Amino acid sequence: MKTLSVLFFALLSFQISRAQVPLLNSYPQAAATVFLDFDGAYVTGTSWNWNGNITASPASLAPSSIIEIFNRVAEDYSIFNINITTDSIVYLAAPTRERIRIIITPTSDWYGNAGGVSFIGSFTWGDETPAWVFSQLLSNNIKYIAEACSHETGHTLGLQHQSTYDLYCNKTAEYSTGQGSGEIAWAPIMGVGYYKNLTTWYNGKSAIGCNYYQDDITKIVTDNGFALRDDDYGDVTDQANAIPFDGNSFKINGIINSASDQDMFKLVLPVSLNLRLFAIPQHVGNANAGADVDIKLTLLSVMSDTIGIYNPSNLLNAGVDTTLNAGTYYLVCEGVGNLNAVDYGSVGHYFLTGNVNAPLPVHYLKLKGKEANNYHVLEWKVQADEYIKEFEIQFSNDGISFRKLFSVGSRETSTAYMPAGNTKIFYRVKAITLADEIGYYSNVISLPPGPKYHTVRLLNSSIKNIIKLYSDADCNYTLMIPNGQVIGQGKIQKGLNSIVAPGNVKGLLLLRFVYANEVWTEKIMKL
Ligand SMILES: [Ca+2]
Ligand SMILES: [Ca+2]
Ligand SMILES: [Ca+2]
Ligand SMILES: [Zn+2]
Repeated sequence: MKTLSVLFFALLSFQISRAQVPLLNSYPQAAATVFLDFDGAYVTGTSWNWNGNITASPASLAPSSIIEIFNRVAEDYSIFNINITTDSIVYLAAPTRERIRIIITPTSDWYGNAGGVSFIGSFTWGDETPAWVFSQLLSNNIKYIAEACSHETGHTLGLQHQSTYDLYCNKTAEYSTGQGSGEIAWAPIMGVGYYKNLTTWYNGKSAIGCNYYQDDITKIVTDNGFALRDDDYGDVTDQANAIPFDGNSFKINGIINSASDQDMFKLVLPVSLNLRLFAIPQHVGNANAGADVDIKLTLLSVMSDTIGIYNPSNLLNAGVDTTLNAGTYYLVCEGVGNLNAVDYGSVGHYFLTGNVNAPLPVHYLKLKGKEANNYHVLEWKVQADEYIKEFEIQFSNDGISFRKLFSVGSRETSTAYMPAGNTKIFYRVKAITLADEIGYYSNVISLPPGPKYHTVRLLNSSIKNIIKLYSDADCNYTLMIPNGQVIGQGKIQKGLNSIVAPGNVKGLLLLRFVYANEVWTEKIMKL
């Protein structure tokens, strides 16, 4: 009877508000089902009802928030043969011992102060016992709610917390906090995932004890009667899938199914071509927010020799930009660990997009720079198939908008510039080919501000009559009052100098120096 009343209300609530919740399914072919229930629920006759029936209010989240929460949770469960759904009809059609309802609700006063709560192993109980995520106690934060949904679902699938212990087996944290910052910051889903981007399954010391390791993925599968999804692409060159080109570009969706999974692709180039390829993990926002897999790409020759490994250390995505001769190549996509995370849980969806194009006439233009004798010395290396007309040296103060500084001839591979100003300067070199006058840019470098403040050194910044200074070089000076009116000018020489200020002015004075193409100003207080 009690189970029936839950079913009745679920159907009733479908009529009231099901239409307001986006109906989403991550893997509809799976029988096992996790229902993220956002539109409120009436719970009776379950192990939660020690104080009577519970009327849980709807989460009142925007559809876009619900979609993001769903996508985050779906990605955490992407390797399992399980469907994450927001659709009550799909949940009610699932086998009763292979389903769980996660109620996302602001109604928490019946329980107390927790982000969520669940019974361990309740996924298979078959008695409609739900689990809870308390959205208001999580400040209605989308990331927090999603992490709590994955975490509470993990409990219902039999998982304990991932905990940390010291050398003497004293528990130092019930909820492992993980480590790191930025895109690759990591924490276990069964620890506390709120503050780290990369939250994954883990094989670590559980809350039960220092010597009790919990292999999250294996335990989920063995406790609940559903399996891992099948691998989508072969692991070895014999099983490689040909990259499916549409014109000169391609798009591939895949999944890294396990720590040992390698998805192998075959690339056949009829002529020499430039390959540009991006491998991006499934994510929900900037900086790969919500991703679960750190991707490494490896390019192999037809003989399986490694040509290149692409795995930026502080990013989850990876990219290739290289020119290859005609021939057959293999591309391996896999999940890896990083500074913060181990390989174990680096699994999930990825997208490979790329294209092949005729190689650029300029295929290498690398700029280096250094400071020497008050100059910025710039040196570059170039490889080009076409004749280069000239190099244009460009500078920028912000590293974004560049302007021409000067041009040098096509045979030059270095130049020098005496910098002015007191901020660092960004440089790049533009190679202009004779044939098509198209510009190709080097990398951007930055060098520190010019050494001008060392050229003239004031020995006293507050004076009665005489300004004393030391100069590295002969230069011109102008003495002014703050409105720009000139009250003295002349030359100073290399070495120690004295400048006499007019006796009738007092207060702030400006002393401007001109040396070569530099102008700078010092402030002096005349007492
Ligand atoms: Ca995650
Ligand atoms: Ca795979
Ligand atoms: Ca594979
Ligand atoms: Zn927990």
